[in-house]
Amino acid sequence: MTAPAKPVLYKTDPVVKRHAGNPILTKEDIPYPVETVHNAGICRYKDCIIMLFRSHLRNGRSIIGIADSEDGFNFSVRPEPFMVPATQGVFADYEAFGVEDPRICCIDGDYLITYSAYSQHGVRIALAKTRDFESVERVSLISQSDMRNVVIFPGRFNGRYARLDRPHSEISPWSVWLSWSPDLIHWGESEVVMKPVTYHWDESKIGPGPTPIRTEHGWLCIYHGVFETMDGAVYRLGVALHDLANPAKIIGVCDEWILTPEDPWELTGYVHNVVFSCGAVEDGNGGIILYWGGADTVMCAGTANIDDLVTLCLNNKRAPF
Ligand code: BMA
Repeated sequence: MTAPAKPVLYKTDPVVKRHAGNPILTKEDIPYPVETVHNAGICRYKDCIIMLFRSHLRNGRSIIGIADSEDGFNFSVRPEPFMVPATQGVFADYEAFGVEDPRICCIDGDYLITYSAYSQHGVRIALAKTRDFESVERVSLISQSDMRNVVIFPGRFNGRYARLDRPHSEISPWSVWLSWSPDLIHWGESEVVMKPVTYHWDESKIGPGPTPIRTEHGWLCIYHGVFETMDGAVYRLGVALHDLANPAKIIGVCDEWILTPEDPWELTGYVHNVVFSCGAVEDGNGGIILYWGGADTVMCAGTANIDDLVTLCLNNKRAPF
């Protein structure tokens, strides 16, 4: 009788390589009083990399600061926050409890910023835009309560815009959806594209992370997945590949996480055991610089090869549902 074949498990290098200088930004770097620096939206702007980072004030509510970098790892923080809760108009009613977790998407020279607006009416998504990162214009509230983690694709699909949504819902539950829009304001024709998987590292919740990155094989979408333990939730990062022409179609979701809390500032902080990403940029050399908040307290960075991420989605898949 022949023995059943054993699965072969290869030990591989981590796909995301942490920057040796982590954490790259902490509250000590901020010239105004804040308790945290985390969950930053990132983009290239002219010759710089811009970071819009979230900070908790000492009243527990969040604002968004801004920092600039030439190399993507060393950032200088500007003296004033970039966005604080609006005090006038319709936005004042819906962001009084704070502005959180911005994502930046550049389309035709407009830098579109989607952020979570918290108020007594729940959490919903607001859209702001800038062309120069000096001033910012609030455009519209683009979801009802309860919605978080909205990222817009940097392109059009037959003239329409597309975004990934994450309704705050136990019913679906906590899944990634995709919606379409003719004008960035009105969104609809929503469909669920990916769900948490039972007894898997992302079984409790999943949510979109950075603005999708276009590759020749599809849109790379890094997402967060949550697993509940006896010691609370663990937030990790995973990766999925969406079809270039129709991003509602998923080509592959990597079965394994690509980043898990390991460094001391990811294991302990404002919320322990969290890596949470709202931003990544291409490095121009076949790689990305990925940014994540560690324990909702500090900003960290790492690098990954785009082909490695694509290969993981294609060759090591789990079902999207
Ligand atoms: C989510 C959001 C994120 C945060 C994460 C971990 O629900 O609030 O902003 O990073 O929890 O606390």
